[in-house]
Amino acid sequence: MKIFFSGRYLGIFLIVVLATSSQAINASKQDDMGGHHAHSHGDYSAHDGVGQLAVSDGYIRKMPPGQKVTAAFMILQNFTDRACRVIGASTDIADRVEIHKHFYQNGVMSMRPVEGVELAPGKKVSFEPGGYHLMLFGLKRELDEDEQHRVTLIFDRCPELPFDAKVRSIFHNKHQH
Ligand SMILES: [Cu+2]
Repeated sequence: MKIFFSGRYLGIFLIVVLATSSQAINASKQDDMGGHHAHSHGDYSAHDGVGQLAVSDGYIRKMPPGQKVTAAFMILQNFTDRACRVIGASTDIADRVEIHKHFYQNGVMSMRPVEGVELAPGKKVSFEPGGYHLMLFGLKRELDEDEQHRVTLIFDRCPELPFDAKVRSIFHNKHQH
């Protein structure tokens, strides 16, 4: 999957990220409960009755130095016979993860938190730029390109699902000359 970010888009993205992160700081003052989800499974799928949930193409966007907020993307597939709802995620490299959705308002790309994303039986849902994504707040370290970091998805009716996401530079395509 190749995604090209124009300079204008990137500018908007950064403004949105900054605006969102200051809101998040305010919000985090109210929810300090932040449960730690340290459950670990061995692979990227969680067995659940007849089938399983699967994650593929997971990646985390590398942001410019000093940036404490970034986004993670992946493709989720539900091979079980029941609906599951992604209701959260956690990772050791960030203080907090929210599920977000991008949308256009007055021609400007913006984003907002969503409570969950429904994954119907047999269906596939892509978390991708311009749509759903995981927003990582309070990055604890600088992320280097090609590193892998474990992210764990939390569902309402299905087991936790950990996967490894690779760090990818958003400038990657501009370097291909
Ligand atoms: Cu977001």
